[in-house]
Amino acid sequence: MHLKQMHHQLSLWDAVEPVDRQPFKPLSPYCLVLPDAEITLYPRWFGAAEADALWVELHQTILWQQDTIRLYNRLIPLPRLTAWYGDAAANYTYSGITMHPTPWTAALLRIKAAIEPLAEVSFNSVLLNLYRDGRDSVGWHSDDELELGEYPVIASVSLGATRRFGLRHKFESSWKHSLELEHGTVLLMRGLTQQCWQHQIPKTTKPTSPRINLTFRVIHSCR
Ligand SMILES: O=C(O)CCC(=O)C(=O)O
Ligand SMILES: [Mn+2]
Repeated sequence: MHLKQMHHQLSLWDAVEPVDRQPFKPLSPYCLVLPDAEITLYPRWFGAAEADALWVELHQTILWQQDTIRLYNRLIPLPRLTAWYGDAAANYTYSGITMHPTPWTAALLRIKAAIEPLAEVSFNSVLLNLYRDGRDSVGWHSDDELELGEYPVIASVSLGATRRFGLRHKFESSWKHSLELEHGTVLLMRGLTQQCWQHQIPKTTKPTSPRINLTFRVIHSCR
């Protein structure tokens, strides 16, 4: 991201008030300096009290389900629970599964309103993941489905246990990066990121409590 855009982001900081920033202060937002990517991190964008409340509400009220993918004619359960919410028209195909969104809840709309000023887009859907412990994961992939357009804008919110987020370039195998996504953090990916990079949440053998992740998306092919 260019310096000019970064200034723009930082000036937004004053305009956008997360619901609660106490007792732990957010850390400064920063851009990752990676080629062919536009990734901005807003550590602890949601304050602890707000993030705790969202965690409890989402854990209890989201219609979590365990999806399966078909691999060589066998149905394999995904190593995490998922859910799909959004505008009625925002159908989405993910790992061969077409998902019809459940209508927005008040908590999801609250989160959406808090992050849209960062992304400067209006999201029409969100994919939620519940990683029950360190055995749950998501493998290397890009969020590059056709419905997301050429330059997908993805805002990813993390609640609960800190998990490592891995990044690797698709064409330059030595270009890798990883970061820790902690409670309340927002990660914004846009520009060429999905065309040129893959990401993952690897499994860990460390004792790990549950984590919820929300990836807000704009589905373009709404009918
Ligand atoms: O859990 C995360 O931080 C990433 C989830 C993800 O990449 C996805 O749902 O596409
Ligand atoms: Mn993804």
